[in-house]
Amino acid sequence: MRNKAQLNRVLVLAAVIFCLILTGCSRPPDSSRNFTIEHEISPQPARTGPVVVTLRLADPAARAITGAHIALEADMSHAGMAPVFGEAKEIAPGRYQGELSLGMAGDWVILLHVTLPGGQRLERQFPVNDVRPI
Ligand SMILES: [Cu+2]
Repeated sequence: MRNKAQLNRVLVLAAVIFCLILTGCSRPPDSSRNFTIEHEISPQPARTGPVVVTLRLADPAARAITGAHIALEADMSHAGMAPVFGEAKEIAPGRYQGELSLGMAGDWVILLHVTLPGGQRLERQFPVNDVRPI
């Protein structure tokens, strides 16, 4: 089981590197990199069941971005498991919060699908490793 998870991780990494090589030369300058999205997960360490994702969204001048739409998606690193979806609502200017229900212990990746008020889209992801069983 452990070996299979490691193999999966290596395969994912290889795929990511391959994509970077493919797109590295042709990608136009990406202004979306200048937007910052800070993330926080609670509880800490994360456990199976509902987790709260809190995000802080800022523009290149570090001003809070209000009125964005943020869809949440969580995937496990192994194959054959359906993703989990949620939505982060704005709870204060530039601060967004939503819930995801992580149904299995192990390593997860949380994807953020962000649509800015002007329609521009940002995609970010971050790992949430070693989610503990309840
Ligand atoms: Cu799983």
